[in-house]
Amino acid sequence: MRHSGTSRSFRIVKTGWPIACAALLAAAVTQAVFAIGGVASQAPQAAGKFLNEPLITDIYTADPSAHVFNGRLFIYPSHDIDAGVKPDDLGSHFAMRDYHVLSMDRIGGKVTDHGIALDIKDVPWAGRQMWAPDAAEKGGRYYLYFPVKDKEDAFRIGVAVGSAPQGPFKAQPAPIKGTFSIDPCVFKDSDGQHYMYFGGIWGGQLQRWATGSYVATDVYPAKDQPALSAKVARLGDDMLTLAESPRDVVLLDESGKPLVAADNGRRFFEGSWLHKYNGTYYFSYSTGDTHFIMYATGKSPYGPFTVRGKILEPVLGWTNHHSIVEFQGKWYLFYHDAQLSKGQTHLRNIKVTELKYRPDGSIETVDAYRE
Ligand code: FUB
Repeated sequence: MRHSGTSRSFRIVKTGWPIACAALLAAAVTQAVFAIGGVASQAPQAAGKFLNEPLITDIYTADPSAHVFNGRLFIYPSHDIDAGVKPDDLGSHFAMRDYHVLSMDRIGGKVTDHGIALDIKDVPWAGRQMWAPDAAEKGGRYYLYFPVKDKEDAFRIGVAVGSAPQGPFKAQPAPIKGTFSIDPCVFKDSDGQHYMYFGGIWGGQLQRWATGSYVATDVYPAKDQPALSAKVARLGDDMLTLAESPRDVVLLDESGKPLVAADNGRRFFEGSWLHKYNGTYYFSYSTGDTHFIMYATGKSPYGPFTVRGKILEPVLGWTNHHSIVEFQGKWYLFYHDAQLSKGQTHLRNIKVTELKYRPDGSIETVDAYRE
């Protein structure tokens, strides 16, 4: 999660072609220039033509975690609001206060907003900022996993329980012991075991857990050292506890070496997602300050995972966050951008597009803009 500025400042420029090439400009590639901490970062984009439209437009939504329960597709997004909080480097302006669950019976069909599923006022230990949630089902009970800052301003992961996929959910009285940071993703393996992946750097505070306890000081590895990792732990049978201490989700490069901290085009930043395709485990995630969704594959839910490529190019808005789900015989990528708010990073809208695999299991990269 990035922090200062309400959005990447967004302007469209030509690629600097000479005036003599003016006839070609209609077809020319344009570039969006994003000011990131004073450093310009460029991502090629076509001006203004979005690949997909927002799934709902009457509320702002982000971080869509999609699951199929009882043959229906449910989405567990963040509910973005303009809380009037001044932007800062900790992402304080992402000041969300509740969750809505959305659902649909087919892609392209009507999207139902089931209303408030969990409100921050009903989470006894919560302080502020309900960020990206996820959900799981076991034995006809539904579990909403959510990150929120506690009253000491440390992100923790909570769980709330309901009897229907759309909620309402009742929060447990305390965060899940042993969890910290943000962006829980809960994956159900073919053998019925559930695993939780979590973590996010910068505003997500993963770098504050180097000692195993929360220390409000940022400690990052040196540039040539292994990057900070997402965490994974098997969930207990009760779905309310971790069955083990969290382990690192190790990401390897093509030569089998852990990705280093300086490799910010590929290293983990936030937004873990795990899915399984043809027996292979796919761990995907956001690279944060380089704005990609990347993926890596492995033979176990614990990894290690070898980086394979890019799933999604940068979108409008600073954050990039996704989920992947199979529904009615096709695979889909859920993601968000800031189309509705014209680029205000903390006011996002969720979208969906089909995801395609090549015969070797690699994934075709999605460009969120049309040619
Ligand atoms: O929505 C708040 C935060 O923004 C999420 O937790 C991050 O993944 C980023 O999308």
